[in-house]
Parts: sequence; structure tokens; C-alpha cells
Amino acid sequence: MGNPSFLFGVPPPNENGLLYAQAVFVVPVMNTHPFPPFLASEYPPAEPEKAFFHIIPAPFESSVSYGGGTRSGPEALLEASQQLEAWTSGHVSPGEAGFYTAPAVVCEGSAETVLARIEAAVARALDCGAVPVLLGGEHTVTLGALRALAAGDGAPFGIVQIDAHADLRPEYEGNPLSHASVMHRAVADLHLPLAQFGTRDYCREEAEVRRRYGVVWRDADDLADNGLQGPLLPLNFPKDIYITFDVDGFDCSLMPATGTPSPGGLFWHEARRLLANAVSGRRIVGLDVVELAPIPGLHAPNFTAAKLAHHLMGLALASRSRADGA
Ligand SMILES: [Mn+2]
Repeated sequence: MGNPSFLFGVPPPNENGLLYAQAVFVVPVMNTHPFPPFLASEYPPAEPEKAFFHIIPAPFESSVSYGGGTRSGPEALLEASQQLEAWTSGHVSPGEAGFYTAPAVVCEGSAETVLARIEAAVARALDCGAVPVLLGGEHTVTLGALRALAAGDGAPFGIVQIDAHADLRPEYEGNPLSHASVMHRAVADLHLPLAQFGTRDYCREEAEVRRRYGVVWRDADDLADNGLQGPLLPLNFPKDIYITFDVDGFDCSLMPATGTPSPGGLFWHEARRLLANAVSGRRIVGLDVVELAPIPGLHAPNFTAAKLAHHLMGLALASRSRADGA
């Protein structure tokens, strides 16, 4: 890898307000290489216009509060995805609907600059009729996807968040675009309905934000003690949902490779049952897997994150098939 190679990126909005142009610009970067397409070992990459899924790597890392490394998350997840089987649980094959892995979002510049690029990449996915699958990067990247969906012409949608943290601080260390504030931006700025599951590390101020904005939640302790107990989402929650899965929602023994690992989290089958419950009767319009911070030499968490992304795509495919009457 001694030769220069290139990362491709979607340009930020231009002065005419266009979200993206046809051409991409090229930023030379030393000692990097294009990320492998998602599960290319089983499915050759589809054309963007024909793919059901646009997988968008967003290796953004800026507002680290504990351990770093999320900038390496998308590449590690994509590499690990080559080891996946074609089926997810329930014998669903998302790849048959077409995977297009977009060029990695260029993550140089300010958070707002990067968010504009993410928004453009997600808008492009939506224009293609695809489900955007964003791979972080720190949790801040979710805001770019939410902005694109909110600006689109789709039906109203709500957010289903799996996370150890509420991410509801108005700002964190003076930064309103911190990963610890991303859901505050969603509820306060974008006015999106929000449901949080698996939460266990948050403060009084965030609990007050929950009440102020009518956030739905089931904390990890409650889920462990009482189980799911009926539908997780209220009847009046939007039928269209965006799923944001912060991998620290998993227990830290299953997912040590994240910036703020925490005990008392979800295990695989708990997460699977929780997601099935939340998705039931609803349609997934986009999703992300964020905050993977790979540990050199430890492959299991990367594979766990890849399998999670694949599983979520299986749920999205099934949810859209139901909604479309297929
Ligand atoms: Mn988070």
C-alpha cells in the first residue's frame, strides 16, 4: 500500500442549492484504498439505479469522548462483510435485491461540511428508490441521513434508536454536533418522533429532554427485568421508521470495539427480538450502524457489526415487501 490511492466523495451542496452533481471529486489520500463493497464475495455490486440498498460508508470521527477509532469502522465492517453468508436469519437474502456500495464520504472538513456530503449521498439513494444504509463513523453521521429523509417527499417517519446512551444533550463539551447530541438535533431541530431502546447511561438533563419531546423509551434494565411485553412502539408512532443502531447498544462483552463500551446491554437474540417487535407492521426507510471502533487483531466485533447491518437489511427488505403488498 505504498502508492497513493484515492477516496471518492460526494461534493457538498453548491450555490444553486443542488444537493449533488453528476461528477464526484477526487481527493488524493496516501496509504488508503477503496473500501470493499458490502458482501461482494456473494453478490457482485449492483448499479446504483438498480440496487435496493445503497450502502454508504461515512468514516467520520470528530467528537470522541472516550476511546477513538470510529473512523476505521466502515472499512472494518465492509471487510468483515465478505465473511457473511447470503442468508440473514429468517432465510432472507437482501443481496438478491441488489447492494450498491457508494464511495466513502469524504470526512475532511467541518462537521457541517461532512454532514452535507452525507445528506447528498443519502438523497441520491432516495432518488434511486433505494434504502440508504449508512455505516459510521461516530453517531453524528446519522444527522445527515435524517436531514435527507426529512427533506425528501416521503411520508412522515420516526426514529428507532438502539443505543447505550440517549444522545439527547443539547450540546456536549460546547459542540451541538457531538455524537452525544445527535438525537437532540433530531427531536429539537428536525421535530422527528423518537423511540430509544437499550439505553442505560444518561443524565437527568437527558431524561428531561425525553419528556419535553415525547420520546418513547425502554431502558436496558427494564428490558432485562420485564422483557418486551407487547408492542414497543405506540400505535400513533409513524409507520415509516429509520433505524439507527449504535453498536454500544450491545453488551460490552459482545461489542467491546466501540468508543464507550458499557455492560448491561443487549445480546444478539435480545436485539433480534427487539427489532422484530419494533419493525412489526412498519416500513424501514433507512438505517445505520454506527460507532464501531475496531480493535486491531480482534475480528469478532467487526463481524458482529457486519452481521447486524445485514440483518437490518433483511428486516428492511421484508418490511418493504409487506408494505408493497408482495
Ligand atoms: Mn449513540
